[in-house]
Amino acid sequence: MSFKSTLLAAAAAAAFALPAMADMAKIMVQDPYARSSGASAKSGAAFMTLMNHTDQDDRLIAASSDAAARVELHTHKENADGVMQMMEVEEGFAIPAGGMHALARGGDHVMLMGLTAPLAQGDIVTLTLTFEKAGEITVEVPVDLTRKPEHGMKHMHGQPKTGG
Ligand SMILES: [Cu+2]
Repeated sequence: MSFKSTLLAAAAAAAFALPAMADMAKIMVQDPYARSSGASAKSGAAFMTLMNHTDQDDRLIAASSDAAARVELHTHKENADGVMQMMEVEEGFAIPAGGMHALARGGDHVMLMGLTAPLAQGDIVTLTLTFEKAGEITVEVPVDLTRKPEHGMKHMHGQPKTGG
């Protein structure tokens, strides 16, 4: 019977080893943070870099969180007056195979609408991201209200081309 139990042990070991290997080869979320515009803000946003370590194109298609009544995938677009406006991106954000997609201030972001509590510095927001192929990934997103925009987008965009 010892041969059979060795086989069973090997099968059990393989079953336990698989999830860990699959995790390593999926989507990685780097440097997530969340912020809102103040203690009375009813909404906030989360930013992060999504890295695709698989050989298949993937796509972030939805997000959810206990911290907000509704979570949407948003981007900023410049309107005809040169003002940046937010809009929902129904098709989500593509992450190419072996590539990455950055969610950053002034661009794509995860919108937290109807905050259940104000976002306070150092809080952790638990965010569940749903990917087309990788499925659901839950990330702990620290609230960082002091972080400055990465690329100074505000200086290049968002100035109405009127007056002066
Ligand atoms: Cu938004």
